[in-house]
Amino acid sequence: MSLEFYHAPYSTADITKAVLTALQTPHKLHTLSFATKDTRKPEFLALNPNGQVPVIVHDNVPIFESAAITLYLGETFGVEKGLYPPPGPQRGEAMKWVIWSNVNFSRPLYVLMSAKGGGAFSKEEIDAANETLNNLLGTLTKGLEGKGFLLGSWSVVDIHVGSMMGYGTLVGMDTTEFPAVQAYVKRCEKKMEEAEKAAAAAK
Ligand SMILES: N[C@@H](CCC(=O)N[C@@H](CS)C(=O)NCC(=O)O)C(=O)O
Repeated sequence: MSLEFYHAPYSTADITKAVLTALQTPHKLHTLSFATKDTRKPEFLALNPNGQVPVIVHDNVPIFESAAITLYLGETFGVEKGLYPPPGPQRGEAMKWVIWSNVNFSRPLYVLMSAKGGGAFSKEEIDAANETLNNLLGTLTKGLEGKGFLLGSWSVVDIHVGSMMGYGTLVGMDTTEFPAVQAYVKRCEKKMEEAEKAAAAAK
């Protein structure tokens, strides 16, 4: 088995890094830099024509898109470890939350991130992004009702969604009206810290 991982610090690829850490899956790490335009180099574009990280290459097959990677790593390496559900309705739920988060949060968080960096978004566009985020955070709050984690117990789904919520907070997503989401992000961060310690101890 060969597994390679193309990562760049402070990017969407951090989600994949956290998933691989929790799964303790051995892999070869390639650290890319946006400053030196590594994602525009022909050898990288051959793996992902979109020119974006994360990418994994499993037994010579390149896989891009962070949601696809989380689900693939979960089903390939996570089931035996109890970090991803076997085929069945709970797996459907796992797919639902990971894909939902990528499809819906990416654009409004991009608007907030760009606006924070002085990007050219109007007040109307920023207000619309915040309104969308409020609706999404309401949906997540409902999904967490009566549960500590989205599938009941800690799984790679929480690594994916929790990391995205943590990133959202960094770029200015307002979660003050959503205490259940705030508490969830804290729980996910604690679990991820524990996973990092366990991975370091296993080396
Ligand atoms: N939809 C993609 C988005 C990935 C993405 O936006 N990656 C950014 C970093 S956060 C990137 O690699 N950008 C490359 C560049 O700007 O050169 C995913 O979820 O994997």
